[in-house]
Amino acid sequence: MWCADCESVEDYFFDQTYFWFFLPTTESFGKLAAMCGDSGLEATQQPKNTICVNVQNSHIGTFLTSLNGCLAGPEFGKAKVTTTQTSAMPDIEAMSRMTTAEVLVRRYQAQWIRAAMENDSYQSWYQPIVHADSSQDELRIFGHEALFRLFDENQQVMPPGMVFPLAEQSDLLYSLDLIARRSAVEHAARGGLKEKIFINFNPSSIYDPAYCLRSTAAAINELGLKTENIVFELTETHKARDMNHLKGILSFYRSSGFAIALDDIGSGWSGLNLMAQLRPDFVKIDMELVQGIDTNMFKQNIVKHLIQLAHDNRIQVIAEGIETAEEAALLRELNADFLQGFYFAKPAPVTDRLSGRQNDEISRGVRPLSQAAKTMAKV
Ligand SMILES: [Ca+2]
Repeated sequence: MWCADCESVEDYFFDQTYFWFFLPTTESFGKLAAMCGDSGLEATQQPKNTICVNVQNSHIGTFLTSLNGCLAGPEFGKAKVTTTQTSAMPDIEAMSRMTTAEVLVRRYQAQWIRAAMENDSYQSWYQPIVHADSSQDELRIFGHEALFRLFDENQQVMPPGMVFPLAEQSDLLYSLDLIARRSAVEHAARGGLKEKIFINFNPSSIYDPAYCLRSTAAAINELGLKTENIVFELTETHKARDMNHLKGILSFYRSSGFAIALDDIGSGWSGLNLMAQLRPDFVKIDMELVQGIDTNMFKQNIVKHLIQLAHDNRIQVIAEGIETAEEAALLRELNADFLQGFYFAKPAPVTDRLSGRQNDEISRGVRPLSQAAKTMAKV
């Protein structure tokens, strides 16, 4: 078994692409047919509100923009579409790639994400997390949060705040999250990082923890990192609707010997509920609460109680997003255990500290995703 969603990124666009639309209503069928007529596109009507449109590669961008304008909100999300390279009816393989018009358009917009993933145009950068009780002159590093960076064709870093939302809208989140987790592990090994490594993951990118997370766990072992040094950081937990799913993921990590952190605690009241139910090893206080805390009594009160509540439950607290000496001093006063932020260090790539031979071993340990999927199928 291998998980098609994590490990394959299908191609929908060819030199000549035949788009097969399955429209939800006769009305939407009429709109799309009229749009094709107006644009002079070769379109053929098929039974049951189905239409096949042939578009040359150079016109796909314009076509999808028109499509975006032609189908209104719910229709856009409900119209089904797949593509083929010839005018022959879609076969089983093409039908298995069926998606919605909305996802297809987002996927086109997200082609640069796909290109970067396929060309290995990415890195993990690391931001140190320091012991709160170490002095500014002699900071002791507790761990590093791995932050994923994708590069465009000019080797410029893509805005991180844009990459994951666009990946989610274009149905690439499963693949991207998997690559980001593997990259976090790989670059930590290459940089010879000895402290804890905090790896972000979005629970909605996991269908089946035992399967979807196994390749990350395997990579950690293959690269010789210590399981007790790995902390998985749950992000976007406010979106988590299914508590059993979340608990399943956590129990997989725990049974494999990893620690758990809850990210962005305090960004919504749901965080407290999650803290009680999931009993993580660490919580990270949302940077919204940290920024300007030294001059805001309301924030101080919330954070003070959050830290107290965490400590009562034997959970350690990391305050992130610290930018000034005053914020750092106040969080030390409130008994945060660890601190992170630009005030201490910005995220940065790790330089390879290993010998050529050790690096070669790591390269052999990190199998390409396609091979990882096939190898795992035999396990
Ligand atoms: Ca994080």
